[in-house]
Amino acid sequence: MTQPSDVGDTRPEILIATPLPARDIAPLESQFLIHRYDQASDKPAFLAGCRKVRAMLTSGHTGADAALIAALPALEIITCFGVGVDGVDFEATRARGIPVTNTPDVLTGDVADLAIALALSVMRDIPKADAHVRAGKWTSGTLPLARRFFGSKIGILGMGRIGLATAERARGFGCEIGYFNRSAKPGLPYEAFETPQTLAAWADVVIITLAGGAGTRAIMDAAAIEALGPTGYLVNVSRGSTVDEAALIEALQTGKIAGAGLDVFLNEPNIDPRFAELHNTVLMPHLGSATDETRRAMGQLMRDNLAAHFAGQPLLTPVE
Ligand code: 8YV
Repeated sequence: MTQPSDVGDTRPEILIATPLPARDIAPLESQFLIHRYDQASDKPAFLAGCRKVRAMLTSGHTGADAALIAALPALEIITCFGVGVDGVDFEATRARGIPVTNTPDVLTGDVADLAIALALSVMRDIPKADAHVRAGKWTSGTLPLARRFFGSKIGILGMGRIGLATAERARGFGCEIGYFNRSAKPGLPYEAFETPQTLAAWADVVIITLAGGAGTRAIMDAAAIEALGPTGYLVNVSRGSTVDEAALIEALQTGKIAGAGLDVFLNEPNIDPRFAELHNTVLMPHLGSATDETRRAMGQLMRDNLAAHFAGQPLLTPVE
């Protein structure tokens, strides 16, 4: 890979801010001079060699903060590998007219699949049953009865693309669908609720599919979590920031709710160690979009946005 110090190289310079799959970086090497900021040990010193960087590749979660954007005076575009862009400082990008792209649609199905899988896993106790069989305990006892998923009331918190796809899947299980969305969604054949708390009071399972960021921080607050009640479940495939995590842990510890299936947490990957002590949870390390097919499509879309920018063509999936 070309080093930032190479002289006489006319390829446009790009910066990789977060680890990305090697198969997505390799096709860029012939066209761009790549700065591996993600691999730099002394990041402030590394940035001194990035003053000609015109594009940043990052994930929506890692994003790009104001300081990093300010350190790149030639920056023209930020392309995110992922649909969420909560890690991007939009005040900083807007001030300089820097467009931001993401990878919507291509990951919707996988994230929705995982939402249903987590609900099924936690309600049917699949990880515990698997451990039971592996430990050779089948002959020595039975497991407690689980909870039925099909036909249950599913409350979707955030009726965007992923919320809609999750609702469609849940309908296939004969579930009743309700939702809360911050803006009106006229024409949907599902019951709309005024607040996350009223949705949770109605639902057997609340599935969080809304975008992360300041506008949704702890939107699933203590009152909404408790409204689920001792037979209610929470599934989160969006961002850990959308839930009051301290209240969630307390509710799980004390049986105020029945269980949770979580793909996302605060402070990933250094999550609150109390999660590991809970027996009524199914935990995943943020793998919502992590299938070979989807990650391949995300990488392609990210590169297509980059190519469109450098060809002076309209961006495929601009966030703004
Ligand atoms: C990311 C995600 O793709 O799309 C998002 O917003 O959270 C994930 O699916 C994953 O974290 C890779 O960056």
